[in-house]
Amino acid sequence: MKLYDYFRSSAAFRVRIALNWKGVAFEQLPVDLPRGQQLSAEYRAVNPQQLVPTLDTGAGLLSQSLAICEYLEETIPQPPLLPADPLARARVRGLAQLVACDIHPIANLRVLNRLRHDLTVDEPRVGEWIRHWIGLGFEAIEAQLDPQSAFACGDAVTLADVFLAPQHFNAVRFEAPLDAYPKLCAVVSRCNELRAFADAKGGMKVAQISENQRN
Ligand SMILES: N[C@@H](CCC(=O)N[C@@H](CS)C(=O)NCC(=O)O)C(=O)O
Repeated sequence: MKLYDYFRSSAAFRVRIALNWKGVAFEQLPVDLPRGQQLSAEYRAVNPQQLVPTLDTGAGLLSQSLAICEYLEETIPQPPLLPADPLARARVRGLAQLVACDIHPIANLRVLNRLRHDLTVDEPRVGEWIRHWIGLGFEAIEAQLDPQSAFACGDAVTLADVFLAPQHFNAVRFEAPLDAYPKLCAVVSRCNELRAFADAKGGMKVAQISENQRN
């Protein structure tokens, strides 16, 4: 498989974790977001939304990280990323969607650039915007985590963790305060000890991130 990817994209990071978890070898095709490569006609033909990730499965192109992860789960069921019980599955999806639908999109590059360039919001207030929405989402996640569980939904890794760890990475990148979310941080540090998560980070160095924080 081939993944249209950007190393600092948290949506692509989710898919890299899921591919690693399922043991799928994949080739990374970098799309340079800060340079606007996602806006090229060439990439629009791949992904009409002009966002990463896109997964080229060999049988067809897939966009949207949650749909891609669910596709991987359906085609490669082992090791699982969804529990068997329908109630637990819905809870996992609920947490994944909380990240994917309600936290991440509001601080996406194109949203931030609209704030910066079209609405002339200054950089400190852009930072405040990002941290506000991360805080609101993390508060809701923290309230749903069971301190007795190793991971976000029980003692096995699920899609909830696959979505949470990259969002936590973003929170660190944007210097969001995390002290109020001890359960969330404990879950993410357990995830980060796992090979599938650590390898998916793919050379994202904290120093590099704060240097390029505005991208
Ligand atoms: N809902 C999409 C979000 C994809 C997305 O927003 N990707 C970001 C990177 S994390 C992107 O490509 N941004 C480019 C831009 O904003 O121009 C998914 O989950 O795949």
